[in-house]
Amino acid sequence: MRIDILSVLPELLESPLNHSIMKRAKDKGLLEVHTHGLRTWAVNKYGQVDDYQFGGGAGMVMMCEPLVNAIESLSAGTTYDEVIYLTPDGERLNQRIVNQLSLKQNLLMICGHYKGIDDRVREHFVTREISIGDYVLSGGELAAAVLTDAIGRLLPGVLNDETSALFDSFQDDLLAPPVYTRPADFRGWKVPEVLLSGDPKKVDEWRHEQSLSRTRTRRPDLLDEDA
Ligand code: 6GU
Repeated sequence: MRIDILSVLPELLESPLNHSIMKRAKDKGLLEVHTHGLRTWAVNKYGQVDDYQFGGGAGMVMMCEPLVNAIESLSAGTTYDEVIYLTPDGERLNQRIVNQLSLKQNLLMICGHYKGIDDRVREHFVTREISIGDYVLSGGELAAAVLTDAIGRLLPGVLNDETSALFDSFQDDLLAPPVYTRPADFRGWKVPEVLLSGDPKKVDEWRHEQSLSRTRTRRPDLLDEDA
């Protein structure tokens, strides 16, 4: 998969996408992430990419011209399956959307800043708008990093044990069960007996019950709606 990310602050994307599992995905050639500084397409030599909003009011708006030139120039080399605008008023991200996007070949992500981008870009170029939750970040970069990480780890071959993503919280609309490692007794706090039983069927049953009860108490909303 190839992901292009358009941003006024591409530096913000460096660290989160270059360690651990994302690094492994790139090293294995399973994921290519290209970040692009929007000022490359600035309207003047001062690097301008934003301007005051029509109608008045505080806050700048990202201009059409740099964004459209960037999108068109990147689209000349790559056919994007989706042009995603990261924005707090987008569709709220969940595992179902991540799964869907992980099946695509090429994604372009646009990170907003200030008051957001000129709405004409959304109307004419953006195919999908995504928010990572009901709170406001100072820009779309961290959201793009979150989305890229969530997608990247699902690509076949990225995780060591390929089945492990299947048991993530949310993959079946249930939270993950508790996990333990050695020692079996730490300060008298004991690991549940069943996990030491060596009976895989009992272990599976116990994990499923734990998943259900955790979901019921922590996230009952997951059980009664198809979010
Ligand atoms: Cl995608 N962008 C910004 N700026 N804030 C957010 C967000 C995105 N998702 C949640 N909050």
